[in-house]
Amino acid sequence: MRDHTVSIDKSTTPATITYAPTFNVAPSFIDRHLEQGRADKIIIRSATGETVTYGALAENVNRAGNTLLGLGIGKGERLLMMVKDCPEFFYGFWGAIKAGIVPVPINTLLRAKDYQFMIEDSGCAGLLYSPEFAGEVEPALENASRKPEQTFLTDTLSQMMVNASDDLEAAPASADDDCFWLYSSGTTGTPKGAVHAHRDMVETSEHYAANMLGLGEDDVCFSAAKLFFAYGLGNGMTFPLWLGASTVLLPGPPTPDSTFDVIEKFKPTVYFGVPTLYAAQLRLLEKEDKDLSSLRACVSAGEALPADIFRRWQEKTGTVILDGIGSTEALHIFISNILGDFNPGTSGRVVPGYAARIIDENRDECAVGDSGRLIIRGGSTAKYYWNNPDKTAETMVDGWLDTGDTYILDEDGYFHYCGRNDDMLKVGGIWCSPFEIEAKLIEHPKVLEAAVVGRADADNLIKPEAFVVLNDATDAGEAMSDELLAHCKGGLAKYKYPRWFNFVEDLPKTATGKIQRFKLRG
Ligand code: 3UK
Repeated sequence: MRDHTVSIDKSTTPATITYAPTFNVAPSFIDRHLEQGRADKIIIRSATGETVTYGALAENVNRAGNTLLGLGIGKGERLLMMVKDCPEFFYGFWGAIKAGIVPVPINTLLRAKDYQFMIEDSGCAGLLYSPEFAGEVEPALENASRKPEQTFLTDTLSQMMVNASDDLEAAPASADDDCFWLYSSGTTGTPKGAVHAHRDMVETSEHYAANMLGLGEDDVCFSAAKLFFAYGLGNGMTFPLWLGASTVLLPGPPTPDSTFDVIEKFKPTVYFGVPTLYAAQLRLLEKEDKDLSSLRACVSAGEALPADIFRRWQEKTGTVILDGIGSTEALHIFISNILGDFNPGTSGRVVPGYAARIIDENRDECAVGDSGRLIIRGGSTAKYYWNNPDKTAETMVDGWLDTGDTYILDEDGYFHYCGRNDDMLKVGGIWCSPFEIEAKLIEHPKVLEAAVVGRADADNLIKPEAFVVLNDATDAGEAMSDELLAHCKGGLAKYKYPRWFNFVEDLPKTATGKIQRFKLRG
């Protein structure tokens, strides 16, 4: 076996994946396509009109890797990436990996305070960002107690790449070595860096994309979820790359209009969305017809897809939406509906290659039909949380990953989602900590106390609802709600503001003073 190769034996289910003893994952996702004759095939089409071939991608990845090394970013050091969906995301990410540098794609919807934490926590040596995010990234850099030596815009990277060599030897690594991180939000609002190994993208691409979606060379993927999410990273980058397919990138925000424009213009075959967006797209489809005939499958993840949205979408478009549950720690989907076997309102069955158990407080397996904690294991799960041994020990036990979700397994093998076992919310498929919103509300001088819970909206999708105790109860009213709304929007990521405000006299609490959020949930 040559260095950096991986062999896939598809005669077994799941496929048996064997890694060479020296395995840096970049050559198998990037350079392999040149050997397989895809140099002139287009891998990336951007909604802006730009196209990139597999050949140009391989060359630019080498140039980017050499540029990063030339800047003095060392092997094993972190490169934070606040980058929109564009070709430079691919160059920075894969160039880093091939050079032995650890890329850390970051949620670009976050604010300066969040970025400051990640800069300090990661101890990154480099930070690459798109100019669109300068307003939040630059103040974070200014305030950070520990700063990366190299910070540069994507345009600057492109300029530097022109003079860099297009020849780069992959840095030696092994399949289980640290490769890239993704931050996942915690209950207390401090994100945790989930450290993924070289093998992890191979496992998700093979077990989920190839085997569950049947993704192949002729597919065109379009992910409304951005590349910085584990979900989008697979959908829009690693899956099409692994299978020699192509991807369409939308650099701007995914709205019903922008996503339908992309679908009509670029004719993707597989579309990846989140429930909140499907609901908004359906509202538009009720007024206007769109040509969605290119789609052979739609995928949903991030939060549970209500069965009603599945039915309305199928009625309108003739296409099913395959709901599946994944996580940043698992890297992608591990329980899923598939084209030949779906059950609306459930998360589907276990993806071959993963194991799932529903357990009680004693870690004993629950009976079929009983709810319990979902734990999973598989070849793509994160190795550990950076700098957080307590969270690692709590979440990753004997090779099993605790998802933090409550599930019921039915007698046909379908998994039914029953909610989180912490107070965390998923809003539009993105983590939202009630504590963080409460902390923001309490900063307001007129607020004494606040509690935030999830409440289902008209589409049966969860949004934050605030219960507020004011210093002076006579301030309550619409004007106060507006004032608090503006206050929240001033410092929190855009999706995190409360959609409803209730002014109350006090909050339900335990004897030890802990807010009983469950009593506030309708
Ligand atoms: C929730 C779901 C019900 C669940 C993700 C696909 O969402 C992803 O990763 P995150 O780390 O969040 C993980 C948590 O989100 N969840 C996700 N999907 C579903 N709940 N039904 C679903 N279909 O609480 C889970 O623990 O942001 C999704 C692929 C990769 C991902 N990272």
